[in-house]
Amino acid sequence: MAFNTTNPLIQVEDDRTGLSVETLKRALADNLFYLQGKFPGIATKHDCYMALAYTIRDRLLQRWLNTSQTYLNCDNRVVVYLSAEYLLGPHLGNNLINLGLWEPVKQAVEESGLNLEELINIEEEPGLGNGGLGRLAACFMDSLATLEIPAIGYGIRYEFGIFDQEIEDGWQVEITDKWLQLGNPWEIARPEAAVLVKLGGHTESYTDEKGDYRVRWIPNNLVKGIPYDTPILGYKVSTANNLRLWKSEAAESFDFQRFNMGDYYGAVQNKVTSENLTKVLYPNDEQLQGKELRLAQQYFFVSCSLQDMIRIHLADNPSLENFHEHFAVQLNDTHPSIGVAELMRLLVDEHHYEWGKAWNITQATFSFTNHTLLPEALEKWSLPLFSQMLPRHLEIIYEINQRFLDQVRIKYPNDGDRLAQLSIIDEAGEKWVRMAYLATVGSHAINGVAALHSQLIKETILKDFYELWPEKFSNKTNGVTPRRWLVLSNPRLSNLISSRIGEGWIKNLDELKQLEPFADLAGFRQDWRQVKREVKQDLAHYIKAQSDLVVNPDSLFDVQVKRIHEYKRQHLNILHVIHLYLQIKNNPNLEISPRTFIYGGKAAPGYFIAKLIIKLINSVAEVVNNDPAIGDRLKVVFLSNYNVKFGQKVYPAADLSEQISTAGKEASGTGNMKFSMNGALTIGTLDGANIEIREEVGAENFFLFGLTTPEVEKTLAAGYQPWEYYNNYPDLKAVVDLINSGFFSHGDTELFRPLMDSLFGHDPYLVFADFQAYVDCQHQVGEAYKDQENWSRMAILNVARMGKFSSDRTIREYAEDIWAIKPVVIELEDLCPDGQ
Ligand code: F58
Repeated sequence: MAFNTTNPLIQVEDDRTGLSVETLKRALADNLFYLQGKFPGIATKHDCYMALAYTIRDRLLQRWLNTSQTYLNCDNRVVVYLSAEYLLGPHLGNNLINLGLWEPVKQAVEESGLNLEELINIEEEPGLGNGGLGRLAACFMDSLATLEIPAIGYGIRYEFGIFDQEIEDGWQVEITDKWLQLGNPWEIARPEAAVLVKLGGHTESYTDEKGDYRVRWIPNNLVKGIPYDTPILGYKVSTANNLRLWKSEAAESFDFQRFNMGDYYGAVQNKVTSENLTKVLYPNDEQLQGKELRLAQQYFFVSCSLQDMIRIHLADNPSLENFHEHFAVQLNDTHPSIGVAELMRLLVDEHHYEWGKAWNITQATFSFTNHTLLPEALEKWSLPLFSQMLPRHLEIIYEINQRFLDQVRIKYPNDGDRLAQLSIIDEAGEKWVRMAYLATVGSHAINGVAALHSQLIKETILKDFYELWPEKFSNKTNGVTPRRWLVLSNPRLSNLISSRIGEGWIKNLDELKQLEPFADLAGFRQDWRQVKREVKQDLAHYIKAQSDLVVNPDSLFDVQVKRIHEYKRQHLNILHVIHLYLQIKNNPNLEISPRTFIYGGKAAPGYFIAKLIIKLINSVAEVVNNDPAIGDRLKVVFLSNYNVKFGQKVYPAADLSEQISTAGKEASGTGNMKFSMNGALTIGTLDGANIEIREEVGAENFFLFGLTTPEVEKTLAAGYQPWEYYNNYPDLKAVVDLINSGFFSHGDTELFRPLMDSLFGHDPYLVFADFQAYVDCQHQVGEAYKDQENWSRMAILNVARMGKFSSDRTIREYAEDIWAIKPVVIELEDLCPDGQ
């Protein structure tokens, strides 16, 4: 790629906000020279990307500064989203869309001899999250800004985000993610706003000058939190909210203290420990209980954030009495729930509020979202670990618990069991702090993320709390941002839609409804298929480049992309592939809709069975793809390193979306929405948001199969017998026998034994129980695909009925029901003319 400047003289760009193509070109050249220190001739593509990113950053700075200035100057309520994860995806393309600058920038880039798509592709994505939960936080930040709601996102600036996945010999290999290696043009460090966080040590009581009893915390370590700010733009509005991520550093003064006492190694050790705090994101699904560093990470970012909020609040308010009127803090799962105890500590110990008053402020401030019912994912910390790291917080939690249980005792006298069930401290055996309980007691609102999930919360994990406070519980079905997941990732489809119904849908997704009548127009369906064909062709090129496999864009693209987990049942999917393979082998002339099975997803590094599922998929792929008897009819591909960037390529190209979790296990799912929004049809169980998607698109436009949640519970309670299914369903038996024979493992009959043992021995996810229903339903899918006219009709109706699943709708519901917050319009012109 050459940089096309005929005039090598670099001109001074004094207007860094200009939007004309000429100005943009000049800015690009200037940034390349002044910021990257390169001439066009020696610049790498990455240099050009950086120059472009800075050019765009310059053009959003005014929005960013004006937004924070406006929030400071008027007394609006501000939403604070506390999340240990933000899976943002690359910024450049998204910022161009939201600024409405795609076209002029594309032209400027091209006239400079560069290619915009190529530059956008170079960006390393900030993988600061594991999956759905982190991505939801990113969609919410987009919607908050688009809806012009004052908001701050607080989180952790992990130096190493989610690992990169490579596939070697069919197995997953983890590679360290080094997203910061070449610099991050989107963040600005604010060392002047650093805060100190205490860790460890002990507490002491004392009497203050007024004679009041007080507690002070004497830590044995002090860590400095440095904020790094990233602007989050709204779509075609002037709002740019702030995402503030904390990086840990050693607090120098503390080192010196030790150093002066002669404990040089102790001081260095402290420095290492402090800097390690924000080094790495923990991959999910691991046993996190014992991970001391993870608790330290959680406390660190929460304490930094609350201290920051208090500083912001006190800049304009005489006291913290109205703190909760200023900030509505949403806890994204239990990871930040130590915030309840921390805010109490700050109010009681540091700002000397009386307990009752502090508690009212705390409860009015926090609200809590639960994202899982899986028992292994419910956070709890062992008491010894907790008291060692956060001795004062444990005392505070004891006090919160005691006062809470006193209330319970009054309401339910003589009900010891209930007290034990509700206690924040689990004392049944080894003692634990139950973080979901702390979050529930400390919040005024608790929600699940889809209707079924919110209902199950009330019936299971928080049942006793629901009986106490039914009014605190509600549902907020998840959503996804149509800006990233349709406009940016699928410009062809977006343009087709806009050509018929205008662009209003981008901000008001309900307007997609206007597409419904077009489903009956043959010409539109034709255009629709044309778009899909082109997008599938793009993905086919990508597959060829990544895995050297040629796939047919006219085949049915059957896609499952998500974290690999037994409850998500990627193994059920591959069993179906083997079934189809056997069908063709047994009947070589079988006419089926040709299919390309596409998989993507990471397994937690310590999750052996999940890794074995990846190996099985790749092993099946190797056999099926190379069997001449199969030809073009089946192809199987596992694409490595599934992330936001890859998601943007794959959702638009899918014909069929696999949402096949065991009913009751997937809290909501959000990939299901992204697929459907891009015109894929869903094959799915009655789980999470699938249920609501089906309700919206119509049962006739959705492929439903499988046990329902009550049936799952019944089957398990009755003592599930996988062998019975194996013996009674010949298709299942044939598939399982083929795996066990070593057919996919070069004769090795042991390789997949652990997976088979778990399916036969202990499988709470009921794979065999749902197998036949799944295969039958897949047969219907294959038949339906043969009628392309009707398939397009169903696909169009899916898209037309996706309005509900915009994260704008979700955020509006949070804003009205939980946060009581109103939008604030940001003016671009008349801000701070005198530099105030
Ligand atoms: C996901 N949770 C749910 N957790 O599984 C999914 O159904 C839902 O749509 C999504 O949240 C958004 O509500 C999830 O992604 C994690 O990744 C945790 C990260 C920290 C460790 C434990 C898992």
